[in-house]
Amino acid sequence: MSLPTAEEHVHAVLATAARRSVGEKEFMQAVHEVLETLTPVLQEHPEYIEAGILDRLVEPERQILFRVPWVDDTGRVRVNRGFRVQFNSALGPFKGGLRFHPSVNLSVVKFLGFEQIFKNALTGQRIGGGKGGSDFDPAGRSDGEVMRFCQSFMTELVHHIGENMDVPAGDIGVGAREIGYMFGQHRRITQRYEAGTLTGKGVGWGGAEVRTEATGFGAVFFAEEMLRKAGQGIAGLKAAVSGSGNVAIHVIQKVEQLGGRAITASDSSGYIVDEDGIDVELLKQVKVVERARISAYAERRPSARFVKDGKVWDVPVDLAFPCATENEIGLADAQALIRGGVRAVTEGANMPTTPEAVALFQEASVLFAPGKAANAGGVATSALEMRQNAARSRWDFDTSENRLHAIMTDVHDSTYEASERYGRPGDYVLGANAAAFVTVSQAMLEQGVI
Ligand code: NDP
Ligand code: 2IT
Repeated sequence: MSLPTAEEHVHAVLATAARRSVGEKEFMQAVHEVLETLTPVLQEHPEYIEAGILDRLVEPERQILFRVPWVDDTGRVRVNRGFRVQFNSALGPFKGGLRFHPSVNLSVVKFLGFEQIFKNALTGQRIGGGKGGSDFDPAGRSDGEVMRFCQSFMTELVHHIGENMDVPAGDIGVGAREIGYMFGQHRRITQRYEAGTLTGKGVGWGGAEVRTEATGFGAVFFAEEMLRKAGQGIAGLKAAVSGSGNVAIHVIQKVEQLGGRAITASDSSGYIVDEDGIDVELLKQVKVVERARISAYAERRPSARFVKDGKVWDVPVDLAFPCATENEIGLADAQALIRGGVRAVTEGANMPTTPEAVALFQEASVLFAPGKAANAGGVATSALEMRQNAARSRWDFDTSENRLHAIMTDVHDSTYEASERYGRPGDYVLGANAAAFVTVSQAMLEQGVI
């Protein structure tokens, strides 16, 4: 039997995935983005074609959809939909966050789960890829409502997770508060303290130091390595950051620690510009402690202004860190950033840049770091949390940050090396996809057809 060529194979797998995923546009976007870079890898490894690796990779091992009923503060019954997509466990237990946001649907969870397979492989830790969440909207909900929702969500999820099976963590709308409520319910139902079942726990009861900071800090470490390779540094440079959640806040903090100046942040109501550099403590007070809108920052800081409904990419900067959500940098935003003199774009969020915008950055020789490499520090530190839980040990902050730094340097180097090996040095999109794909494929090949 003769094998199809690498191009024919990629086309055929894309066609099958599209037929099975009607209306799943985010998922298909993520699949295209990865598969379209893999032709040179498949040419070198015809055994992956023969073993149907790609055909299996685009189909989740298991998908769980469930009803999440809960009672709001007025006594009314509400119903949300819950999801957990267990995408690929060739490298270890399924691992990936939970997202609570009204835009969550199967396509969004599948795109995130698919990306997670490759991201987790790049960390060098032994974790598979998965993702979950709900279309629950925590905005404006009381702590009691959030708790009852989380308890109901966990009442179903408990059947599908475990330290050797599937280990969820946070994502948009899921932070320490929600992980705490879900862990509590898990402990109550199982009557066991299985710390390694969830990551992102409070540091006082099994959480890892630096997990909160890890995604943002890690993205800046990646940017630093990428700039270093190009003979530059972060000190003295201006950065635009979007979002004002977990990832954005810690990107801002680390940029400033390294001598750069982060001058923007945003939420779904608009953005702030602070030419003096964002005061990260004030930002945390507004967004984390008070859970207020971003305009409250500008009201308290004379050097800042609030721009309603705008996008941070109109502000001229050297560095851009999209840290809010998918497809937040389109073609026009990329053009504005290039006009403003941007040198490097580092994705803190998952898939924040559209394919057209990525192509434009690469044509304009702007350094571009894809999320699956640049934001891998969060899940890598989750894996360190699992390790500490299994050993019943606890590392201090500096040790944990040093481990994160070393992992991000390795992610950068292995990504860069793969970009060189497949003929496009500095193309981190190709490098990340190729390096991760080979790691996962090899494990799948050796474990047989399952
Ligand atoms: P948070 O919930 O802490 O913050 C999300 C931020 O993005 C908020 O400022 C929010 O504004 C904004 N945002 C979210 N959705 C939208 C939207 N549809 N339109 C406009 N603004 C939006 O989430 P994280 O910081 O944890 O996550 C941000 C990104 O980073 C996501 O893409 C996530 O998948 C990714 N990521 C997160 C990791 C983690 O460890 N937490 C790890 C790796 C990647 P508002 O409050 O107004 O909604
Ligand atoms: O997108 C991501 O990598 C995350 N939301 C973190 C997942 C995790 O398991 O820590």
